[in-house]
Amino acid sequence: MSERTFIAIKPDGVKRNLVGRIITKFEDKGYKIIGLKLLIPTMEHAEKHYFEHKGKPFYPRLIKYITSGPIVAMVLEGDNVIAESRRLMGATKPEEAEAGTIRFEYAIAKEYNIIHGSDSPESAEREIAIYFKEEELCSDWTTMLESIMSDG
Ligand code: IDP
Ligand code: MG
Repeated sequence: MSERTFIAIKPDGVKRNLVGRIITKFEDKGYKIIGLKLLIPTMEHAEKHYFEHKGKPFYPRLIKYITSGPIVAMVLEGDNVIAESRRLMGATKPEEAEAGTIRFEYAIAKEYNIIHGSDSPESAEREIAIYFKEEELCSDWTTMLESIMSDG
């Protein structure tokens, strides 16, 4: 079933010039990009985004980290994109991430793990609304993969 998810390349990913390489992985897999922008998250973005972690010991550092520079915010659309993009990202702790995943390849610590992806349809909807207005999303186009699939 086609779903939408919110992905963000975090400030460490942007500062390490990994934007192109990370976006390529999602494009190669065939997901459709329907929202894309660079922004420095405000405190309001950060607190809304990570409200579930409020009160945890790492929360203040997490807020400082996510507001420390630009992120690349993206909305992707595709079948099972929520779970599959989490798989492509790899586990939160880079040492537990499977070989070939984004976090295995690039992340060095669980605090600075390069990328965020929604973990459920509910969080996807909530997170997309934090960073994008509906009119900023552009899903009215056809990817090559979609045209190939509709041929058969
Ligand atoms: P996720 O990003 O894989 O969904 P979450 O558990 O939702 O992982 O944590 C959100 C973010 O908070 C992580 O990506 C990481 O940046 C940070 N974080 C999570 N656990 C820890 C921790 O134990 N210490 C420091 N930072 C953490
Ligand atoms: Mg999470």
